[in-house]
Formats: sequence, C-alpha cells, structure tokens
Amino acid sequence: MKLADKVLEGDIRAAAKLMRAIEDESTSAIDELCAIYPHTGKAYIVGLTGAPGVGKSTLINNLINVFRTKGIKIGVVAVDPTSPFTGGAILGDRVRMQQHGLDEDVFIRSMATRGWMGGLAKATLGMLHVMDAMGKDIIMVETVGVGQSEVEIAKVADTSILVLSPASGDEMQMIKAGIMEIADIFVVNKADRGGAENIAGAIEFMLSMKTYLPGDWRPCTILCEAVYGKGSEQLVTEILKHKDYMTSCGLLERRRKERARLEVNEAIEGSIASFMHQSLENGGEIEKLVDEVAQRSCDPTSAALKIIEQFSKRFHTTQE
Ligand SMILES: Nc1nc2c(ncn2[C@@H]2O[C@H](COP(=O)(O)OP(=O)(O)O)[C@@H](O)[C@H]2O)c(=O)[nH]1
Ligand SMILES: [Mg+2]
Repeated sequence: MKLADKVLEGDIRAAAKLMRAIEDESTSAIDELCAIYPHTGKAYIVGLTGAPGVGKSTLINNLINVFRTKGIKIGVVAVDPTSPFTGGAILGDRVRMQQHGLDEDVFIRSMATRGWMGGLAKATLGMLHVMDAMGKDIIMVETVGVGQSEVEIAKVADTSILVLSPASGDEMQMIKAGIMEIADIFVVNKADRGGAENIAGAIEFMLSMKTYLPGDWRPCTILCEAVYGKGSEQLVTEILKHKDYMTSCGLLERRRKERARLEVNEAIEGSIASFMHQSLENGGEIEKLVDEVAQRSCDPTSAALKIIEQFSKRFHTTQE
C-alpha cells in the first residue's frame, strides 16, 4: 500500500515517514503529495509568528488544550526544532512517538530551518498537506518572523497571529519585516511582566491610524500569560471569530487561491530547473559554464542566461 493511502487512513507512522521524506526533499515525496492533494483543503491554517522566546510554543500548548475541549483536531508545524511541546500530543518523530497515553487527534512536527528561501515554504506547505489529509481541523504553524521566507509562510495562514512580549525589543524588526501588516490578531504575552500595557497601547495606536470600512476585520490585541494559561480562552474565541469572518466574506477562498498560486509557481520553477538540468547535463554544457564562472571568464547571471538560451534552442529543435 502506498504511503499516501495509509496517511489518508490516519496512519501516524506513515504520516511521520512522509514528512521525513518531504523534509529530505526526496523525489518519492512528490508523488505521494500528488496522491493526497485531492483530499486536502479542509484544514484551517493559523500562523503564530514572533521573535524567539516570546512564548509561541507555550501559547500553542495552551491553545491545543482549549481546542481539544471543543473536539477540534489539531496539527502543529513548528518551523523551529527547539520548540518545546508537552501534553498529550503525538510528536512526529520516532523517539517521542513511543510515549503512551497520547492524544491521536494532536499531531506535532518540528522542522529545522534552512538557508534556502524557497525550500522552507515548500516543505512547510508539504507538512500542512499531510496533516490536512490526516483530517486535522486546525493546523497551527509556529514561525520566527524575521526572515523573508518566514514572512512568506506567514502569508499562507488563514489567520495570522503576531506574538510580542515586553522587553523583547524586536518590535522594530517585525515592522520592518512587514509582519505587522499581515497580523489579524496581536498577542502581548508575558503580561505578568511590566510593560505589556505599553506595547498593547502602541499596537492599538498603530491600528487607530488605519481606516477600516464597515465589514473589514479590525485586529484586536490580547494580553496573555501563557505560562499560567491566562488569555488562551479569549485567544481561541478570537481565532474562531476570525475564522467565521474569513469564511463568510469569501476571503478564505481568495487566500486559498493565493496559496495554490504560490504552490504552482514553486512547482513551475522546480520543474523547469530540473528539466533544464537533465537536458543539458549530459552534454556537459552546464559544467563548462560553471568552470568559466569559477575562472571568472564569465559571471553567474550571464552563465545562467546562456544555459537558458541553449536549452530553448534544444527544446525548439526537438519540437520541430
Ligand atoms: N514570565 C513569563 N514567561 C513566559 C510566559 N510564556 C512563556 N514564558 C517563558 O518564556 C520562555 C520561552 O517560551 P517559548 O514558548 O519556548 O517561546 P518561543 O520561542 O516563542 O516558542 C520559556 O521559558 C517560557 O516558560 C509568560 O506568560 N510569562
Ligand atoms: Mg518555540
């Protein structure tokens, strides 16, 4: 039986195996993902973004508990391998899966961040599809919102939550990264510490400068104390409120189309690149140009243009 079929039956080990294949960028993962794709698109994606240490993972642990009391099945993709998760979750790696008494309706997978911009977004989307196919209702994605690829990931979420905390000093970085703009809900965590009200006030001030038309979603700011579980109920209520809003005004459909566009574009880029490499590699054309670049008799951009030119010539000859 194919891995995809097992995933669709809710086989946890198969899901963990497929996720590893996705992370390793193994070619078999592409076929399996194609097979599960028609069965995805049901899960709702919630992104939690914020600087390291603001309390995203702690918040997610709380949110899982609240969602579970409502019978909602949860998936979590943490784009940060150091994120600590507790409770009755099934962690998608071999070691922790051995634990007993686990909640089968919670599946958590951590992912190592890597240097390549496209790779991270692509792998994250792959993980989302697997959890979606497993029948998870809500999938939370934890990202550190500082790099460009993390902003890209944040854009795929149906509801985006920006988590800040007093004295983390990264507010400016968030504004620069454009994360403030895409947040649907603001959380000021560690409200047990001084200064939380100031940050909340600054966010509210920023929001008050914007014009909202009737029917627009106006983000709100929620104070949380994640270590004490405070604020989680309110946060869940707000997430579900935003989910209703997204669904009823047709924005959810638009967001999903954008996600599809991102994936098609990534697939085009990936396919063209591998097609070109396959067709030119045997003739040694790429290798020759790489040598020229290494010896500085050609620059990388000109080399790439020559490769594309050679490819299109060859492509046209085979078409005639
Ligand atoms: N004082 C205080 N500490 C918190 C709160 N929430 C989380 N922390 C602590 O902050 C640290 C980082 O939390 P973590 O959830 O791993 O942050 P992440 O990097 O954003 O995922 C941990 O030691 C938490 O116990 C809070 O509300 N108040
Ligand atoms: Mg974390």
